[in-house]
Formats: sequence, structure tokens, C-alpha cells
Amino acid sequence: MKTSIVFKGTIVLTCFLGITACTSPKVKINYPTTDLSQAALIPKPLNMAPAYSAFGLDSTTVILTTATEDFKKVGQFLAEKIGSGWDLNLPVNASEETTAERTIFIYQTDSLAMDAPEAYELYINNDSVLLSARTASGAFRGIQTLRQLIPEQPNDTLAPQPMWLIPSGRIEDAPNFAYRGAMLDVARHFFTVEEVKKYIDILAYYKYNAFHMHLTDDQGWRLEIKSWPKLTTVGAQTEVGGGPGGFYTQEEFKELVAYAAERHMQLIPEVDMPGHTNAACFAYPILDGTGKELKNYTGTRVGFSTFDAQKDTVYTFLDDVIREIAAISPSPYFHIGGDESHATKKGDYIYFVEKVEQIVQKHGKRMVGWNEIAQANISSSSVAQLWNEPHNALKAAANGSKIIVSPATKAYLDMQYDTESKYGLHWAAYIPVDDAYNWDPATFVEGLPRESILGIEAPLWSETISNSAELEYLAFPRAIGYAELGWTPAEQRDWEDYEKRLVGQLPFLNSNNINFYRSQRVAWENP
Ligand code: TNX
Repeated sequence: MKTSIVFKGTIVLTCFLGITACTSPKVKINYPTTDLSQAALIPKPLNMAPAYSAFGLDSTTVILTTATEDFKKVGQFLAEKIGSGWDLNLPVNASEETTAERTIFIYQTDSLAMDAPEAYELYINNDSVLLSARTASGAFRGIQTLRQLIPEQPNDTLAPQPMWLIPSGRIEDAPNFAYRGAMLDVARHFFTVEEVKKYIDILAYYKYNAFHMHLTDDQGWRLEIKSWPKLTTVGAQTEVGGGPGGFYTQEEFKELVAYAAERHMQLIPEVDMPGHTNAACFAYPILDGTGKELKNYTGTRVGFSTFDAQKDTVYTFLDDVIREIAAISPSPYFHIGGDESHATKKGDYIYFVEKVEQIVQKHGKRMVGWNEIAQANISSSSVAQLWNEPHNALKAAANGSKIIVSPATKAYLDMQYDTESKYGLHWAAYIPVDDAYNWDPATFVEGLPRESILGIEAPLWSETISNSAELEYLAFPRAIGYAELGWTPAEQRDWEDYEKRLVGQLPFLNSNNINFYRSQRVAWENP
């Protein structure tokens, strides 16, 4: 078949599909290309072997999957994304035997070279795409790679119908870290279910597998708790700056959990305590441990509120809250916050964390907390999230706990890029796009053993943002770089190579209406 490749409306190369090496590596063309090694893939896959030809995706292409429900769903997800992004309606498992010329196979196998649960292999031939994985999560990561390989516009000008050329070759891929998360603070400002879904969907495209929701803080309590209704009838009605606040019903929360699960992401709920609890104490003053007059709070100060760690009622309350949330939250983790409890006496804080850990475990979950929780004698199944105290991360690791690496100076999405950025804070640092990329979560905490690191997470605190456009301004493009820090080993990361692939995300960012920050440090326009 004769095939032409068009770049910006001009035919720059004509080649014959099926003949390998039709794009000579010496021919300098931009995008699209049939050289798989030049594809704008983020995170960069572990191993790639280009075959310098292409698979032609068109309306005759069919998707076939292993017959289990989870693999079928992966096939359907791919079909939906190809439908909405490229206006192609591809059948999934329409018949057992196919006579279709072009097939995308998504199948389960136990004989994969790599043993990580999210590993996958992708063979792109001229007439078939073979995606194999041990688990549906692996297959799901693999279809993100495939989506990233489909050019924005049909680029085979001689084909009778529109055809999108996907560069052929072989990819073997697996993540460097098991945990690759992003956090959204929905307490300082409330974000609607639709806004949260949009963020989750973008993160899934970059192979994130965890979404942590900071559900409560001084300024608002955002999740319905049926046994303590005033948490939301009273505690959800405020936010930073005095806006109307809001909350998720348990049904809406389940909808978010399911939406993340469809993207093979776990949703980790956080109820921040014993500090950051003004909204809960304002709703139920019996919980308060400050003894001061309680008012609702719409400012941005931290460290002034606390539960009363010596009151039984507080633990009865927490047992109810954690039981209700655990029942609708399939993640093995429950995040108890534990940060900046400056209004809690140190002894009370330690007593509190140890008691709450037992409640979390009683409801079948592993506790996660910000690095301060390592002051207590926490169990080795609990996880500490490093944000500002390496010594506490080291202490937790020495006790056998795993660590999530989220240093404020490198991984905080709410830090301004530079003095010009419209949103964000800068108490920890200014974090330009290249600085966000140029560090290594594996070595950031000196002396922290690699085996102790569960992974990386990028928190987005919302004091200065209140809608999708503002969220996206801070999150993107930095969250795309954090995806690569979590997935791709340090030896394969390089800013200049990454920068080119980041520029290659423009079609995705623009067509999905993502309000990313056009940092001056990135050469956004192709030379
Ligand atoms: C510190 S980081 C906090 C949050 C703020 C954030 C703002 C952490 C565990 N606590 O309460 O929102 O700084 O950057």
C-alpha cells in the first residue's frame, strides 16, 4: 500500500507501508513519524525497538480482548477514547473470529518478561497491534501508550478512507514505582464531581494509579457522614475567601471511586486530624480541644485547631467516620493527615495517632499520614508521606514503614512556577517546570533505602484555586513530569529529551481544553 505522510498540510515523505525502514532515520521530519523512538510518549517507556513502519488505524479496525470482564472493559475504554478523540467507532469483541484487516488485540498472559503487575508489552505491526499484560491494570497502562501514539489528524493521504499511522515496533514497559499519585485539596476550595473527574481522567492518561483526596480541613468538611450530619450541613458551607463551599454525598463519592477504578486508579480518602479540624469542631463543638470560641473559618492560616485527644467522644466520632468511609472506599489505605497539629500537645498527638491507627486497622485499612505521624510508634504496615521532615521519613522507614515521597520544595503543585505565576504560593519554593522534573524521588531523602519507597505523589493544595482552569494552570505541565518521575527509571530521564516529548503533548492538552501554564522554560513551538 502506498502511503504518504503529511506534516502541517504538506506532503514531506512518501513511503510504502510494509517496507521497513521507510522513514530513514536520517530524514529529518517532525511529527508524525514512523520512527517509534521519536514518539512523544510520557512517561517514557522502559524499552522501545522501532520497526520504521506503521499500523494504519482506520474505521475498519476492530478491537479484540481476552474474554474476562476486566480486559473487555479495557478494550471498551480504548474504543470510547478513540471514538471521542478521533471520531472512529471501533467494535470491541464483535465476533470471536475476525476477518478484519486490522486488529488491536488486548490479551492476558502470564508469560511476560517483566513481573510488575502493571507491566505490558506492545507489538505494533503493519496489520495488528498486540497488547499483552498480566493484569487488566497492565493492559490499561498499555492503552495509554497506544493513545499517545495516534496522531491528531489522519496522516495517510493516499488511503481511500481517513487513516492514522501508528509507528510500528515493540515496547516493553513497567513502572519504576508501584505508587504514582496526585492529591487534590477539595477542602480549601470545593471542586465539583465533574471537575474532579476531569483531573482524574487526565492523570490516567499519564499512567498515575492513585488519587488522594484531602477531604477535610479548617475551611470545610466535604464528605457526607450519615451518623454525624452536621459535618456537612454546617461544616461544608464555607471555603477560603468566603465562597459557598460544598460537599460530596456518599453516592457521589462512590461515583468518583468508580470513575477512578475504571482508570485503574485507587482513590485514597484523607480526613485530616487532629489539627486542621476547625470545620468539624465548629459543627460539633464537643470535639474541640482548644477551648477557644469556635467560628467558621475562611482564611488560610494553619495550626490553630485540634480535636481533644483525651475525650472518648472524639474516638467514638472517628470510629463512625472511618467506618462509614471505609465501607465505600475500596483502597487499602486511609489517610489520617496528621500534619501541622501545632495546637495539640506533643504527648496528646502521639496518643491520638496511635489510637486512630487502631481504628483505621479495625476497619480493614492501612494508615497513611503526613511525615509528622512518625513521632508516634506507628506500625510497619502504616505509610508516612514525606513533605518536609526527612528525619521523620527515615524514622518511619527504620521501623519498616513505606514512604510516599512528596517534598514541598519539588513536588508541590501549589507552589508558583515563578514570580509571574498567577496562582499558587511560594513558602517552600518557586518550582519551574524543569526544576519539577530534574530531581530523583529515589535519592531525595539521603539514606532512605530504595525498598522503603512506595512511590511519589504530587499534592495540589487549593488555597489559591477554585475551578478546573485554575487547577490545571498549577497542575500542568508539572504533573506530567511527575508521572515520568514515578514511572521511568532515573537513568532514562533527561530534561532535553523530555522537553521535546512535552511539546508533543500540545495536541492532547489543547483538544482536551486543559489550561496548562505555558512556561517560558519550554520551547513550545516546534523549530
Ligand atoms: C502545608 S503540606 C500544608 C497544607 C497547606 C500547604 C500549602 C501539609 C501536609 N500541610 O495544609 O495547604 O502547606 O502549600
